[in-house]
Amino acid sequence: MSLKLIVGNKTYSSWSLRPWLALSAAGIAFEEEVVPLDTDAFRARLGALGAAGRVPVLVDGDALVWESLAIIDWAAERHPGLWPSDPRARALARSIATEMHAGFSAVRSELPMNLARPAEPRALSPKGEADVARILGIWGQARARFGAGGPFLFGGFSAADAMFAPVAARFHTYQVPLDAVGAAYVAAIHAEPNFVRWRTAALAEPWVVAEDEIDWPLVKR
Ligand SMILES: N[C@@H](CCC(=O)N[C@@H](CS)C(=O)NCC(=O)O)C(=O)O
Repeated sequence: MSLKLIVGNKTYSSWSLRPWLALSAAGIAFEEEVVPLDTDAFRARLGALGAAGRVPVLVDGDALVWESLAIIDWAAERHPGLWPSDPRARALARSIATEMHAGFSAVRSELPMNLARPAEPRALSPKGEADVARILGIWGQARARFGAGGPFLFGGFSAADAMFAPVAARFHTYQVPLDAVGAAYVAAIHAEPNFVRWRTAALAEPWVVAEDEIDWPLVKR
C-alpha cells in the first residue's frame, strides 16, 4: 500500500518533523513529499486534499491522517513501542506530548524553528521564559522517573521525543540557558540518527527566509 507523508520545508516546519521522526523511528517505510510553505503550490496541494490545509498530512492509500499527534498515533498503532510500555510512563508520555501539541505558544512564536539559523541567543518574554521553565520541568520529571534506559525522555526514543525534538532544536538555535538534564537531552536529540538525516536535508533545501527572522514569504536562495 502506498504511504506518503506530506511535509513543509524541513528547515522551518516543526510540526512536520514530529511525525516524520515517529514514522522513521518506528521503521515504517514511507514516501515523503516536501511542499514549500506559503506558496501557491502549497495552497493548491493542501487545499485540494480535504484535510486541514496544513502540513503534515499522511496519505495512507485513500485515507488521510492530519495533525501531527494523530499521525504519531497512527504510527504507534503499527509499532506499539513508540509509546513507553510501562503504563505510568506511557501516561506521562501521552500527557506531555499532548501538552506540547496544545501549548507553549510563546516558545513557538518567539523561537521559531529555523535549522539553518546560526546558533545565537535571543531574549524571551516572561511568557516565553515560563514556557522554557515548564519544558525543562517536564524533561526533568520524565528523565528522573523513566529515563534510566537511554538518553531520551523515557530512555529509548519515543513518541514524546518526536513531539519535543523541534523544541530541542529551538533551544540549541537560540542558545537557551538550560539545566544539565536539558542540555544533555538537547545533545541527545541532535545526535539521534533520524534527526540528523532531517537536519542534513534541511540544510540542503533551496529556500531561505528573506531576513534573519522567520517571516514569509520564503525566497529562493
Ligand atoms: N496542529 C497542527 C499544526 C500544523 C501546522 O500549523 N503546520 C504549519 C507548518 S509547520 C502549516 O501548515 N502552516 C501553513 C498554514 O497554516 O497555512 C499539527 O499538529 O499538525
